[in-house]
Amino acid sequence: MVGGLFQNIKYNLDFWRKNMHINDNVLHSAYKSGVQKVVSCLSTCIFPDKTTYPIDETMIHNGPPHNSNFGYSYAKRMIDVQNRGYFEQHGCRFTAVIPTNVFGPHDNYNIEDGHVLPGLIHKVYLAKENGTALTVWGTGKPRRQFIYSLDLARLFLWVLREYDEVEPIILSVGEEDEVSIREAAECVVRAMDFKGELLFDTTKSDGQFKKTASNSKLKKYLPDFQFTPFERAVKETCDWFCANYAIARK
Ligand code: GFB
Repeated sequence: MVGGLFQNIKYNLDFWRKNMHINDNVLHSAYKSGVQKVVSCLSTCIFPDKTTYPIDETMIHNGPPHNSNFGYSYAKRMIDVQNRGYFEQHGCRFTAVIPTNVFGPHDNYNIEDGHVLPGLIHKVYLAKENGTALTVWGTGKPRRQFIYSLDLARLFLWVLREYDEVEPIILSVGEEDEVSIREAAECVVRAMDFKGELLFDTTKSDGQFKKTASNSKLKKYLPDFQFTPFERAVKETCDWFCANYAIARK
């Protein structure tokens, strides 16, 4: 069960319970049926809120997560604990990846409970249709690394086939590719050729200011991996959404 900042703030208990049930049911069923390998998905938002940067894979349990999504964060951290248990007790090679904020086609474009990029893309689509302004929530100052879902899928296949550690691995663009929410919104505006006004609703929460993650472990394994440039990935995603508005999850 995943969601944007605002859905997490509202339903921390559900995020905790549902993900804990998913963790145990999937991992124990995999173990019981002799599955050779499981790759679970954590997120860079589960790291400690008070931390040094850049965050790396060794820091997952070094302190409480940001209060906005403590339910999701603790449940996801337990996958790492359970993976270690299945390895030590049964020799299972169950591992986990830690993607940064994912976006792309087929995302959840629901404005209330989705993530920021699909939310902004849907909002710009409606602003163009209705001739209204685009309202970005928060100050626009928080910073995020975004990974294009097609790049993440390529990396998932590599993890499934080649990555043999039980220890998790961060799958993210580099620290240098981190952008502010304002810059991300401006990128969506360009991609959608939106000419209207950009407003910032600072009565809405900013959530975590930043969660800058290091991808040096990934780079050691795949020094030549090329991420799709953010501007192009956002453009492809916007084009997909506009062409598939009728069927998009919103
Ligand atoms: O993707 P998002 O909802 O989640 O991004 P997080 C929230 C940031 O974008 C906040 C700003 O700074 C918001 O104020 N924002 C601006 C918007 N406009 C919008 C909008 O239209 N929609 C949304 N949703 N935000 C999540 C975690 O944190 O990261 C989840 O809570 C998950 O558990 C996810 O792990 C990857 O990046 O803040």
